[in-house]
Amino acid sequence: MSTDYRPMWIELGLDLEAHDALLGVLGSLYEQTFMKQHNRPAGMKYFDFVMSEVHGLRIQELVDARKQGRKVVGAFCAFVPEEIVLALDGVMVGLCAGAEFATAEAEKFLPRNTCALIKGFFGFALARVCPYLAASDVVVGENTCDGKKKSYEIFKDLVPRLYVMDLPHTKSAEGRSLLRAEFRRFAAALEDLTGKRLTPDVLRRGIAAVNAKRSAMHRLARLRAADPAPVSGLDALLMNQVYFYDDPARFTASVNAICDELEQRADRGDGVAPKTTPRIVVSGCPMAVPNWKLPAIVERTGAVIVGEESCIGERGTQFLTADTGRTVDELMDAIVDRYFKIDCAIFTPNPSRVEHVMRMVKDLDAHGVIHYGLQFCSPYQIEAGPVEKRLEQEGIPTLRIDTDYGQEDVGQLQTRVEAFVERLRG
Ligand code: BJ8
Repeated sequence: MSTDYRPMWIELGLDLEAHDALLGVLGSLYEQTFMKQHNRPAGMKYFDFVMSEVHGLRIQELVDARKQGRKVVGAFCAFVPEEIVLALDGVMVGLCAGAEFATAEAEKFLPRNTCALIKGFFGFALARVCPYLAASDVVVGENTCDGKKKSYEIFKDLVPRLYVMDLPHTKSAEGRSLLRAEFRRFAAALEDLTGKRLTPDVLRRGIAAVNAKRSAMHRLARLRAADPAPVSGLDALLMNQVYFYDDPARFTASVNAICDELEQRADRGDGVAPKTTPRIVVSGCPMAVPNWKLPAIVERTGAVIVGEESCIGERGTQFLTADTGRTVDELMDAIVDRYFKIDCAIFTPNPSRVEHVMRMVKDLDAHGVIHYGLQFCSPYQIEAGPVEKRLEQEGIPTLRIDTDYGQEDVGQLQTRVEAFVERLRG
C-alpha cells in the first residue's frame, strides 16, 4: 500500500496498533502462501493487488460510495441476496472472519467450544480491526446454525446496526414461503435504509450484475477440469474469496481475463502441476480470508485442489437467477428460487449436497475428496459421516479433516494429508 490510509482507519474507529499487527501477519502469510507457487497465471497479479489493498483501496471505495449516499451492507452468509442490495444501489461486502483474533476477548462472550468462524467475527469486532465491519451501514446476520443464531443475540450490541434474517431449515413448501417472506422483509428494510424503491428495471440490473459474476466463476470452475490443472486450488480459492468484497463489474472482468489465459494454458497443456498429480475436491465449511491453511497443506503435499464444494466456492456460486420476470414480484420469486437451492448443511435432510460433490468429482476428473469441517460446527461435522460413507460407497476416496484456524495441528494434518495423497496415487 503506497497511500497512507491511517487517517481513514482512524475515522472508521479502528484500533491502529492492533490493526497494524493484523496487517503484518496477513502480509507475510500471503507472501509465504501465494507468492512462491509454481507457474502462476499472470492474471493473478490483479488478485495480488486486491489483497495488497484489501484494507486500503477497497475500503476507500466503500467510504467514497457512502459519501455519495450509497449504503454498504456487510454479510456473513451466502444466503444474503446481493441482487437486491445492488438493485437498491447498495454495495455488499463479505465479512470474512477467517482468522483468530482477540480470541480471549471473544471467549468472554462465547463458550470455548464455538466454531472458529463465529469467534473470528467476534474477535474482529471486539479488537476493532475490521474496516469492512466499520464501513458497513448495516450488518446482516442470518439464523442458520445454532452458533450463529444465538451469537447474533449478543453480536447486536457490538455493531451499530445488525439486521437478522430468518432462514428455513427444510426444503419444504413452508420453508420456501419463509424464505420468500424474509427476502421481502429484507428488501423493505433496505428500501427504508437507502430511500430507494425496487422496480423491475433495477432488480433486473442487480440480477444481471450478480449473474455475470457467477457466470465468470462457472467458467473458471469448468477450466479447472483441464489436466494438468491450469491454476492452483489456492489461487482459485483466493478468487472465490475476493468474489465477496470486490466491485462486481471489475471482479467479473478480472476473472474472465484470467479465464482467457487459462483457456490458452489448457490448449497448450500447460499447468501448475504435472499431469499425474492427484486431484482433490474439498467439501465442507466455508474458508474465509485469510483461512488458507488446509489448501496450503494439500498443495504442499503434491496434490492439486480442483474444486471447492463450499459457500466460498461452488455451493455459493452454482446457480444463476432467472431474469425473465416482468414484475418486482416475479423477479423476487426468481431470486427466492435461486437461493432456496443452496444446499447448506443447516438444511435437514440435505441430500443434494453429496450429489453435488459427486458431480464435481466426475466433472473435474478428481481422484478424491477432503471433507473440511471446522471444529464445533455441528451441521458440517455431523453431515461429514454420511457424506464420507456415500462417497466411499461410490468408490471415491474421502478424508475427513476437522480443524480450526490455529497452527498447532499443522504437522498432524500434513501427515494425514500425505497418507491420503499416497492412497490416491494408488
Ligand atoms: S449458507 S455454510 S455461509 S451458514 S462453520 S458459523 S455453519 S458452526 S458458515 Fe455458512 Fe451460510 Fe450455510 Fe454457507 Fe455455523 Fe458451522 Fe460455524 Fe458456519
